[in-house]
Amino acid sequence: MTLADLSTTDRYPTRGSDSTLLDRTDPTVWSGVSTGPAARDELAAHDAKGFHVVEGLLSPAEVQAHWQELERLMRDERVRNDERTVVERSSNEVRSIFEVHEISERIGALARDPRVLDRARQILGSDVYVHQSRINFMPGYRGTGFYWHSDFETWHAEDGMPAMRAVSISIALTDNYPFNGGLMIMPGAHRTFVSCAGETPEDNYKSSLKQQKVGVPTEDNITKLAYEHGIEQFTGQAGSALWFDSNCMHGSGNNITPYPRSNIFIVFNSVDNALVEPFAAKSPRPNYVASRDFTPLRR
Ligand code: 6CS
Ligand code: FE
Repeated sequence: MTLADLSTTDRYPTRGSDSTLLDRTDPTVWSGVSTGPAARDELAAHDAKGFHVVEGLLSPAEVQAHWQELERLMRDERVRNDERTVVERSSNEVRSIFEVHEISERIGALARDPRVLDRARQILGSDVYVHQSRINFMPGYRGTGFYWHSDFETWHAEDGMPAMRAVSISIALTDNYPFNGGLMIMPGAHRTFVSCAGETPEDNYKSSLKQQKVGVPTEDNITKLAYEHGIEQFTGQAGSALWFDSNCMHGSGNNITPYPRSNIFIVFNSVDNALVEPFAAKSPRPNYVASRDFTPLRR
Protein backbone atom coordinates (compact mmCIF):
# COMPACT_ATOMS: atom_id res chain seq x y z
CA MET A 1 0.00 0.00 0.00
CA THR A 2 1.61 3.32 -1.05
CA LEU A 3 1.61 6.39 1.25
CA ALA A 4 -1.06 7.91 -0.98
CA ASP A 5 -3.21 4.80 -0.59
CA LEU A 6 -2.75 4.93 3.20
CA SER A 7 -4.37 8.36 3.32
CA THR A 8 -7.32 7.65 1.03
CA THR A 9 -8.11 3.98 1.71
CA ASP A 10 -10.79 3.84 4.38
CA ARG A 11 -9.41 1.35 6.90
CA TYR A 12 -11.99 2.42 9.49
CA PRO A 13 -15.39 2.46 7.75
CA THR A 14 -18.10 4.02 9.97
CA ARG A 15 -21.50 5.77 9.82
CA GLY A 16 -22.87 2.95 7.63
CA SER A 17 -25.73 0.56 8.33
CA ASP A 18 -24.26 -1.38 11.26
CA SER A 19 -21.93 -0.97 14.18
CA THR A 20 -19.03 -3.41 14.34
CA LEU A 21 -15.76 -3.77 16.21
CA LEU A 22 -12.63 -3.60 14.02
CA ASP A 23 -9.01 -4.14 15.02
CA ARG A 24 -6.76 -1.10 15.05
CA THR A 25 -4.15 -1.31 12.25
CA ASP A 26 -2.06 1.68 13.39
CA PRO A 27 0.65 1.91 16.05
CA THR A 28 -0.17 3.88 19.20
CA VAL A 29 3.35 5.17 19.89
CA TRP A 30 4.97 5.81 16.50
CA SER A 31 8.71 5.50 15.83
CA GLY A 32 10.64 8.39 14.34
CA VAL A 33 11.42 10.77 17.22
CA SER A 34 13.78 9.26 19.78
CA THR A 35 14.22 12.23 22.15
CA GLY A 36 11.78 14.13 24.30
CA PRO A 37 10.41 14.52 27.86
CA ALA A 38 8.54 11.20 27.96
CA ALA A 39 10.33 8.39 29.78
CA ARG A 40 10.39 4.88 28.33
CA ASP A 41 7.90 3.58 30.94
CA GLU A 42 5.48 6.44 30.19
CA LEU A 43 5.58 5.60 26.47
CA ALA A 44 5.10 1.91 27.30
CA ALA A 45 2.05 2.73 29.43
CA HIS A 46 0.67 4.97 26.69
CA ASP A 47 1.14 2.19 24.15
CA ALA A 48 -0.54 -0.43 26.33
CA LYS A 49 -3.41 1.60 27.80
CA GLY A 50 -3.79 4.36 25.21
CA PHE A 51 -3.12 7.08 27.80
CA HIS A 52 -0.77 8.26 30.53
CA VAL A 53 -0.81 10.97 33.17
CA VAL A 54 1.79 13.66 33.83
CA GLU A 55 1.33 14.95 37.39
CA GLY A 56 2.25 18.58 38.00
CA LEU A 57 2.83 19.51 34.37
CA LEU A 58 1.97 23.11 35.29
CA SER A 59 3.19 24.76 38.49
CA PRO A 60 0.60 26.35 40.81
CA ALA A 61 1.65 29.76 39.48
CA GLU A 62 1.13 28.60 35.88
CA VAL A 63 -2.27 27.11 36.79
CA GLN A 64 -3.25 30.46 38.32
CA ALA A 65 -2.11 32.36 35.22
CA HIS A 66 -4.03 30.05 32.86
CA TRP A 67 -7.12 30.13 35.09
CA GLN A 68 -7.07 33.95 34.96
CA GLU A 69 -6.80 33.67 31.16
CA LEU A 70 -9.88 31.43 31.14
CA GLU A 71 -11.81 33.94 33.25
CA ARG A 72 -10.71 36.75 30.92
CA LEU A 73 -11.98 34.80 27.91
CA MET A 74 -15.27 34.04 29.70
CA ARG A 75 -15.83 37.74 30.39
CA ASP A 76 -14.99 38.87 26.84
CA GLU A 77 -18.30 39.51 25.05
CA ARG A 78 -16.58 39.10 21.65
CA VAL A 79 -15.47 35.58 22.67
CA ARG A 80 -18.93 34.74 24.03
CA ASN A 81 -20.54 35.79 20.76
CA ASP A 82 -17.92 34.08 18.58
CA GLU A 83 -19.01 31.01 16.56
CA ARG A 84 -16.12 29.11 18.19
CA THR A 85 -17.87 29.33 21.56
CA VAL A 86 -20.38 26.58 22.34
CA VAL A 87 -22.88 27.08 25.19
CA GLU A 88 -24.54 24.38 27.31
CA ARG A 89 -27.80 23.03 25.84
CA SER A 90 -29.63 23.48 29.17
CA SER A 91 -28.28 26.88 30.16
CA ASN A 92 -26.51 29.74 28.43
CA GLU A 93 -23.26 28.97 30.21
CA VAL A 94 -20.15 28.48 28.10
CA ARG A 95 -19.48 24.76 27.48
CA SER A 96 -16.43 25.01 25.21
CA ILE A 97 -14.31 27.54 23.35
CA PHE A 98 -12.64 26.07 20.27
CA GLU A 99 -9.43 27.19 18.53
CA VAL A 100 -8.39 28.65 21.86
CA HIS A 101 -4.68 28.31 20.95
CA GLU A 102 -5.29 30.99 18.28
CA ILE A 103 -7.57 33.19 20.41
CA SER A 104 -5.25 33.23 23.44
CA GLU A 105 -1.54 33.93 23.12
CA ARG A 106 -0.91 32.26 26.48
CA ILE A 107 -2.59 29.02 25.35
CA GLY A 108 -0.83 29.23 21.98
CA ALA A 109 2.47 29.37 23.89
CA LEU A 110 1.40 26.36 25.97
CA ALA A 111 0.92 24.33 22.78
CA ARG A 112 4.51 25.20 21.79
CA ASP A 113 5.95 24.62 25.27
CA PRO A 114 8.60 21.86 24.98
CA ARG A 115 6.94 19.98 27.87
CA VAL A 116 3.89 19.67 25.60
CA LEU A 117 5.06 19.94 21.97
CA ASP A 118 8.08 17.64 22.34
CA ARG A 119 6.06 14.92 24.06
CA ALA A 120 3.47 15.02 21.26
CA ARG A 121 6.26 14.66 18.67
CA GLN A 122 7.68 11.71 20.61
CA ILE A 123 4.31 9.89 20.70
CA LEU A 124 3.47 10.59 17.05
CA GLY A 125 7.00 10.08 15.75
CA SER A 126 7.03 13.16 13.53
CA ASP A 127 6.48 16.89 13.27
CA VAL A 128 2.99 17.80 14.45
CA TYR A 129 0.40 20.56 14.07
CA VAL A 130 -2.66 21.45 16.15
CA HIS A 131 -5.72 19.70 14.77
CA GLN A 132 -8.07 21.20 17.40
CA SER A 133 -7.89 23.01 20.71
CA ARG A 134 -10.62 23.83 23.18
CA ILE A 135 -11.42 24.72 26.73
CA ASN A 136 -14.12 22.54 28.29
CA PHE A 137 -15.47 24.48 31.23
CA MET A 138 -17.77 21.85 32.79
CA PRO A 139 -19.17 24.50 35.20
CA GLY A 140 -20.50 23.52 38.62
CA TYR A 141 -24.16 22.49 39.15
CA ARG A 142 -25.11 22.55 35.45
CA GLY A 143 -22.06 21.28 33.54
CA THR A 144 -23.09 18.44 31.22
CA GLY A 145 -20.74 15.65 30.25
CA PHE A 146 -19.85 13.85 27.04
CA TYR A 147 -21.31 10.40 26.35
CA TRP A 148 -18.96 7.49 25.49
CA HIS A 149 -17.14 8.06 22.21
CA SER A 150 -13.90 7.81 20.28
CA ASP A 151 -12.66 11.20 19.08
CA PHE A 152 -10.99 9.51 16.11
CA GLU A 153 -14.35 8.13 14.89
CA THR A 154 -15.56 11.73 14.48
CA TRP A 155 -12.25 13.09 13.17
CA HIS A 156 -12.09 10.25 10.59
CA ALA A 157 -15.74 10.46 9.53
CA GLU A 158 -16.24 14.24 9.56
CA ASP A 159 -12.75 15.73 9.25
CA GLY A 160 -11.07 13.19 6.95
CA MET A 161 -8.33 12.11 9.37
CA PRO A 162 -6.86 8.99 7.68
CA ALA A 163 -5.00 7.20 10.49
CA MET A 164 -4.96 7.01 14.27
CA ARG A 165 -1.89 9.26 14.49
CA ALA A 166 -3.22 12.04 16.70
CA VAL A 167 -2.98 12.54 20.44
CA SER A 168 -4.83 14.82 22.90
CA ILE A 169 -3.59 16.43 26.06
CA SER A 170 -6.14 17.44 28.69
CA ILE A 171 -4.62 19.88 31.19
CA ALA A 172 -6.61 20.28 34.41
CA LEU A 173 -7.00 23.89 35.48
CA THR A 174 -9.24 22.93 38.39
CA ASP A 175 -9.00 19.84 40.58
CA ASN A 176 -10.52 16.89 38.75
CA TYR A 177 -12.47 14.72 41.23
CA PRO A 178 -14.42 11.50 40.60
CA PHE A 179 -17.57 13.45 41.41
CA ASN A 180 -17.25 16.59 39.27
CA GLY A 181 -17.22 15.10 35.78
CA GLY A 182 -13.73 13.59 35.71
CA LEU A 183 -12.98 11.97 32.36
CA MET A 184 -13.60 8.17 32.29
CA ILE A 185 -11.49 6.08 29.92
CA MET A 186 -11.20 2.35 29.07
CA PRO A 187 -7.55 1.20 29.26
CA GLY A 188 -6.61 -0.77 26.12
CA ALA A 189 -9.85 -0.10 24.24
CA HIS A 190 -7.90 2.17 21.87
CA ARG A 191 -6.85 -0.99 20.02
CA THR A 192 -10.44 -1.51 18.85
CA PHE A 193 -12.19 0.78 16.37
CA VAL A 194 -15.92 0.94 17.11
CA SER A 195 -17.67 1.54 13.81
CA CYS A 196 -20.94 3.41 14.42
CA ALA A 197 -24.19 3.16 12.46
CA GLY A 198 -26.03 6.19 11.20
CA GLU A 199 -25.36 8.71 8.45
CA THR A 200 -23.76 12.07 9.33
CA PRO A 201 -26.39 14.84 9.08
CA GLU A 202 -25.53 18.11 7.29
CA ASP A 203 -23.69 20.54 9.64
CA ASN A 204 -23.69 17.88 12.35
CA TYR A 205 -21.07 19.79 14.38
CA LYS A 206 -23.61 22.51 15.19
CA SER A 207 -25.38 20.08 17.52
CA SER A 208 -22.77 17.38 18.17
CA LEU A 209 -20.50 19.74 20.13
CA LYS A 210 -23.38 20.23 22.57
CA GLN A 211 -24.55 16.62 22.56
CA GLN A 212 -23.20 13.92 20.25
CA LYS A 213 -25.97 11.77 18.72
CA VAL A 214 -24.19 10.33 15.64
CA GLY A 215 -20.95 8.35 15.88
CA VAL A 216 -22.03 7.09 19.29
CA PRO A 217 -21.24 3.42 20.04
CA THR A 218 -24.10 1.04 20.83
CA GLU A 219 -24.64 0.06 24.46
CA ASP A 220 -23.77 -3.50 23.44
CA ASN A 221 -20.36 -2.45 22.16
CA ILE A 222 -19.71 -0.19 25.17
CA THR A 223 -20.61 -3.12 27.43
CA LYS A 224 -18.27 -5.47 25.55
CA LEU A 225 -15.36 -2.99 25.83
CA ALA A 226 -16.06 -2.16 29.47
CA TYR A 227 -16.15 -5.84 30.46
CA GLU A 228 -12.92 -6.50 28.56
CA HIS A 229 -10.95 -3.42 29.61
CA GLY A 230 -12.61 -1.90 32.67
CA ILE A 231 -12.91 1.84 33.26
CA GLU A 232 -10.35 4.17 34.82
CA GLN A 233 -10.86 7.82 35.64
CA PHE A 234 -8.55 10.82 35.21
CA THR A 235 -8.60 12.59 38.55
CA GLY A 236 -5.88 14.85 39.76
CA GLN A 237 -4.88 18.22 41.04
CA ALA A 238 -5.03 21.30 38.88
CA GLY A 239 -1.84 21.34 36.79
CA SER A 240 -1.84 17.62 36.03
CA ALA A 241 -2.32 16.42 32.46
CA LEU A 242 -3.76 13.40 30.70
CA TRP A 243 -2.31 12.40 27.35
CA PHE A 244 -4.74 10.15 25.46
CA ASP A 245 -4.75 8.50 22.04
CA SER A 246 -7.24 9.71 19.41
CA ASN A 247 -9.10 6.37 19.55
CA CYS A 248 -9.52 6.03 23.31
CA MET A 249 -13.06 5.15 24.37
CA HIS A 250 -13.87 7.93 26.85
CA GLY A 251 -16.69 9.96 28.31
CA SER A 252 -17.60 12.09 31.30
CA GLY A 253 -20.60 12.49 33.55
CA ASN A 254 -22.55 15.64 34.42
CA ASN A 255 -21.24 17.94 37.10
CA ILE A 256 -23.80 18.77 39.80
CA THR A 257 -21.20 19.72 42.41
CA PRO A 258 -20.10 23.26 43.20
CA TYR A 259 -16.62 22.48 41.80
CA PRO A 260 -16.05 23.32 38.10
CA ARG A 261 -13.97 20.86 36.09
CA SER A 262 -12.23 23.15 33.61
CA ASN A 263 -9.61 21.66 31.31
CA ILE A 264 -7.62 22.85 28.33
CA PHE A 265 -7.53 20.30 25.48
CA ILE A 266 -4.97 20.45 22.68
CA VAL A 267 -5.08 17.83 19.90
CA PHE A 268 -1.87 17.21 17.97
CA ASN A 269 -1.95 15.43 14.62
CA SER A 270 1.09 14.14 12.72
CA VAL A 271 1.97 16.19 9.64
CA ASP A 272 2.12 12.79 7.91
CA ASN A 273 -1.57 12.26 8.73
CA ALA A 274 -2.94 15.36 7.05
CA LEU A 275 -6.70 15.56 6.64
CA VAL A 276 -8.21 14.49 3.33
CA GLU A 277 -11.88 14.52 2.33
CA PRO A 278 -14.23 13.35 5.13
CA PHE A 279 -14.65 9.58 5.07
CA ALA A 280 -18.33 9.76 6.09
CA ALA A 281 -19.72 13.26 5.70
CA LYS A 282 -20.75 15.39 2.72
CA SER A 283 -18.48 18.33 3.61
CA PRO A 284 -15.59 18.93 6.01
CA ARG A 285 -16.13 20.73 9.32
CA PRO A 286 -14.87 24.32 9.72
CA ASN A 287 -11.21 25.03 10.35
CA TYR A 288 -11.79 26.09 13.96
CA VAL A 289 -12.90 22.52 14.79
CA ALA A 290 -10.51 20.73 12.41
CA SER A 291 -7.53 22.77 11.20
CA ARG A 292 -6.38 22.34 7.61
CA ASP A 293 -3.16 24.27 8.18
CA PHE A 294 -0.66 21.38 8.37
CA THR A 295 2.39 23.61 8.96
CA PRO A 296 4.60 21.89 11.56
CA LEU A 297 4.30 23.58 14.96
CA ARG A 298 7.58 25.13 16.11
CA ARG A 299 8.59 26.66 19.48
O1 6CS B 1 -16.20 16.48 17.64
C1 6CS B 1 -15.15 16.77 18.19
O2 6CS B 1 -14.10 17.08 17.59
C2 6CS B 1 -15.19 16.90 19.70
N1 6CS B 1 -16.13 16.02 20.30
C3 6CS B 1 -15.88 15.33 21.40
C4 6CS B 1 -17.02 14.73 22.12
N2 6CS B 1 -14.65 15.12 21.85
C5 6CS B 1 -13.54 15.54 20.96
C6 6CS B 1 -13.83 16.83 20.29
O3 6CS B 1 -13.70 17.91 21.09
FE1 FE C 1 -13.79 13.48 23.20
